[in-house]
Amino acid sequence: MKISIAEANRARSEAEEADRNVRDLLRETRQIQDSLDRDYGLEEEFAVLDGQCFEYTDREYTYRLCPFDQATQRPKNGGSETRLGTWSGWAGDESCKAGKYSRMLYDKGQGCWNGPQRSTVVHLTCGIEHTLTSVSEPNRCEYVFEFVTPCVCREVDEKVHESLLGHDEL
Ligand code: MAN
Repeated sequence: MKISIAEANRARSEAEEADRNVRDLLRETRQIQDSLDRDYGLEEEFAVLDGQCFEYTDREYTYRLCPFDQATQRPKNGGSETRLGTWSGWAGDESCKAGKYSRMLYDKGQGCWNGPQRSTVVHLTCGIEHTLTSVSEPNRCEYVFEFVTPCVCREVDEKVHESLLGHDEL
C-alpha cells in the first residue's frame, strides 16, 4: 500500500493528539486519586478548604495559604514570591483534646540563606468564617499562621446544652 506524505502527516498528528489526551487523563486521574487519599478529617470536614486560598497582609508582606497545597509570602512593594512550604500533613498534638487536626504543617519551602528550608505551621481555631488572621516568624524562616475556620468547631454536647438551659424550661 502506498501512503502519501499528507496522509502520513495526518496520521502522525492524530497519534500526537491521542497521546496528549492520554497524558491529560492520567494527570486528572492522579489529581483525583491524590484528593481521595488526602486526610480531610474524621468527617471530611476540611475538604471544603482544598482549592481555596486565603491571604493576610502585614507591614511588609502578603502571605497566602492554599490549604493542602502551599504557603507563600510576597513583598508588598513588588518582588518575587517565596515558598514557605508545601503541604506535609496534620501536625496537632494527638494527646490533646483538639487532636492532630488542630495544626497543619507545610515544609520543604525555599531554602533560607545560611539557614533551614522555610516551613510553616498553621494553627486552626474555631470561628464563623475561614480567615487567615495573623502571621508571625518566631524563628527565622519558621512561620506560624493563625487560621480561623468553622471546620474545627465542635457541636455543643447535647447534655451540656440541656444542663445549661435547665430542664424546667421544657
Ligand atoms: C526574606 C523573608 C523573611 C526571612 C528572610 C531570611 O526576607 O523570607 O521572612 O526571614 O528572607 O533571610
